[in-house]
Amino acid sequence: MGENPSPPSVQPSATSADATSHAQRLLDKLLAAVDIEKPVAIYTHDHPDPDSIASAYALSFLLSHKLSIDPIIAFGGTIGRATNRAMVHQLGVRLYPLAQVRLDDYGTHALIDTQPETGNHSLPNDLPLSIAIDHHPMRPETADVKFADVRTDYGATSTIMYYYLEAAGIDLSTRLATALLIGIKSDTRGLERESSEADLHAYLQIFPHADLSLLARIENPLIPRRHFEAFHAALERSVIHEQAVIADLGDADNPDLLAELADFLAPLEQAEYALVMGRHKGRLYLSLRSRDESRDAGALITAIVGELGTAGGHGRMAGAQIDIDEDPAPIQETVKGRFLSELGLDPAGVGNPLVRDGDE
Ligand SMILES: [Mn+2]
Repeated sequence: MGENPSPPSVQPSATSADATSHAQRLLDKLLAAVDIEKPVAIYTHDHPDPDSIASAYALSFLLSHKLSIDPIIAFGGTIGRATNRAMVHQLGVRLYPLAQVRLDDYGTHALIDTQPETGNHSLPNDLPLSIAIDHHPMRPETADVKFADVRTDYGATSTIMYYYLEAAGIDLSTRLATALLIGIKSDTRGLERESSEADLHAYLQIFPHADLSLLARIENPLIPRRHFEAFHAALERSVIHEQAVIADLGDADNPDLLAELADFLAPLEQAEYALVMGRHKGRLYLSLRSRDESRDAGALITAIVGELGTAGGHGRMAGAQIDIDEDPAPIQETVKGRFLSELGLDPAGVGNPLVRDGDE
């Protein structure tokens, strides 16, 4: 990997023919990267989303079937979003909190839907990685992974995993099919955004194997009252600056709430951009949504966060995290000012409240 990573593709372009030949060519190398003499650990990114949960589950399924091993799946952070919790519980995916995993006990460490040193997982930087499979932009450190498969022209890592399962001749179980369908749907917003022909083809192949009533229960979970309370408070503090809306969740129960609020704000009529900030366990989290097709949300949030923290994302959705030791207010002001500047607005602008008083 040189100095110039390929630009993030707003419209992933992988075809199902590419996907099939990639998987057939790489399957044996992927399996060869596993040390079957020792336990195997698969890691999602922190606060795992449906794509990372589904693709970790798929990798575990693939390795169990082909190598007769029983990998564990571990995650950092929390599983906060109601639909993600429902996914784990309803599908019975066993996920271990990273803090409970003794890394030394494992001979194979596999990262999925993320890469080394992205800042969105909690593994030590010196952990020797055997496998990394991802669809986010390639990181230079990923070159050191024994088996790295990073393909940015796919809408979901779940899609990449589907083609490995197909190449391995494995029949999808109902649960795995349901998981993969949710993984692809959520990363591509129902195949409407950032999806390639390879994603669509995988989706159509998986669909007949999935349990649609189970899928509906996962996608429409019950929401705890405290989420509404947190949203209420954040909406009252939200401000519109021309084509952008900025919200502050304050201290969030879990970082996934930011993504949920950002999704909720994204369709706001006059705002092409929604930026949500919130704090959780000594970190400031950012979640960005964009309807501006001319600008990559991942690149935008990277420009905003700069040296302060780590950032990443796709064309229309992106996130970032910044460690904070003291008063977070100045950092939040800096982030807000940079965001407004990037949009060509006054960095010190005060904007207008999103929610007007009843007597206005
Ligand atoms: Mn993903």
